Amino acid sequence: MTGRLIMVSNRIPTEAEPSGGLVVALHDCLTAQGGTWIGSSGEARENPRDGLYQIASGDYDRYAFDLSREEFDSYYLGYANSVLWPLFHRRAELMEVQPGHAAGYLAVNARLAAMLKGFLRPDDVLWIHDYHFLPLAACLRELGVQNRIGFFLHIPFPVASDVPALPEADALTGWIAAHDVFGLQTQADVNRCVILFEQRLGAGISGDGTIAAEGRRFLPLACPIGIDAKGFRAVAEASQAGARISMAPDQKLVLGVDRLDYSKGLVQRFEGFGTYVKTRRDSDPKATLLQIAPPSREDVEAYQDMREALDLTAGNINGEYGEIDWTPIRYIRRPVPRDDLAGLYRRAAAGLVTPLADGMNLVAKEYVAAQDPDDPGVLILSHFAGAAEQMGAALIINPYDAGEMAQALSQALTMPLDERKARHAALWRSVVEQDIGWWTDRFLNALTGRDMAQVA
Ligand code: GDG
Repeated sequence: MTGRLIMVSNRIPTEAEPSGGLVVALHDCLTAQGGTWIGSSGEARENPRDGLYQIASGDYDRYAFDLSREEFDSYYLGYANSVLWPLFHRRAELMEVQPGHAAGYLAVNARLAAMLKGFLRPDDVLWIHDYHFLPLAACLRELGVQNRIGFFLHIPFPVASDVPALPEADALTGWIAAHDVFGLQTQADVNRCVILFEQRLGAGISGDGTIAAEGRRFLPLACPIGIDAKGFRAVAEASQAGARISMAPDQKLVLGVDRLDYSKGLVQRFEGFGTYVKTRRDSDPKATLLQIAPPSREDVEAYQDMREALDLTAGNINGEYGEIDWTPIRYIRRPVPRDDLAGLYRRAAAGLVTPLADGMNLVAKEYVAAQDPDDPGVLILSHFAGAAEQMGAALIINPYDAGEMAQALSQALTMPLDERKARHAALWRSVVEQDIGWWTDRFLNALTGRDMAQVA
């Protein structure tokens, strides 16, 4: 790659050594090859500064831009998180379409495009992340920018029949086709993208995997994101957190870890676990579900509603089945430090990952990486997590079926050691081979290694 790599994501990390899956991945990628990271300063500012400003530099440069209160409300809380997020997670009924929010979203993207145009050199390569910036490339093309532009969608691609619920549905194909590479988590996402172009524009996929549409040609690419598997395994081995859990020796720990989000299927998970507790046979061990769920997006109404539903469900199950020396569900609604989390994963006999829709789900991969290969726990994984495409050796379940979840818990908690080891070995292979370095290489090779920007 001759030019600079310019990364754009919603929020720019301000720490010298940021933590958290994706942020670490992008940090490592930029540290290795240099470049620039651009993102918003995160919160609404009373006196937003004009333009991009440099916030730190080391192995690579970081530039931030501020959002006004109105921009934060319309672009971030409004359109991105109350329209695109629910729609793309197949929850159109949770959309809040409000006047001015789409315009605010488009205006932030247009403003960022104008700032980037002044910043870009002709051979720079731009890599844009996620649903906050779907129209950014189209705005840049309108300004005459011809650089190579890639995009990675971290969340699921919507089902074509849901797309008309988006008031801006007619613009979506133009936003997507403005990129050279449009990265998606799974082959199923790519298939949904292809169907959208076929249905709306009659545009088919060519032999080389590209789609010609809207006067351009772009590559929809399945590029499943991974984790730093070896690094996470080492953190889990060193963590003391598992030893801090007090439980009777004959009881098993089941772990859930999720941002508090309606897409993660937490109410259904509690109900499935409740069914296990209720229908457990004598041969099934007694178990406790430890659910860690740090709050997110608390300003959005749908999140407040699901938090209440979850409190109610956990309270009901604990009240109904709890005993004086045993609580079925332990629920921590605060973030837990990352090395503690790794130790808890390792201590848990089963990892319960049951989203109703999820782009990938890194928790599934972290759970596998954290296990002791000589005595591993069992991953129970929703069919609707993108991770299920690579992780078929997990117990794959339907998260809407509490009986099936209870059955999988019984199978996991009584599984013979040989079967646990065989399943874990297969899962570990996929997690360590398709790790975070593999992901960045795969995406950047596609973006820089092919000549696809020519007009169709
Ligand atoms: C989006 C997509 C896609 C959670 N609680 C704590 C904590 N976490 C960490 C986990 C994991 C991360 O947060 C969550 O990652 P996920 O992938 O599960 O989910 P999203 O946040 O929804 O991410 C998703 C991802 O982007 C990447 O492309 O996989 O589908 O929705 O790393 O460990 N970390 C700490 N304390 C907690 O309490 N330290």
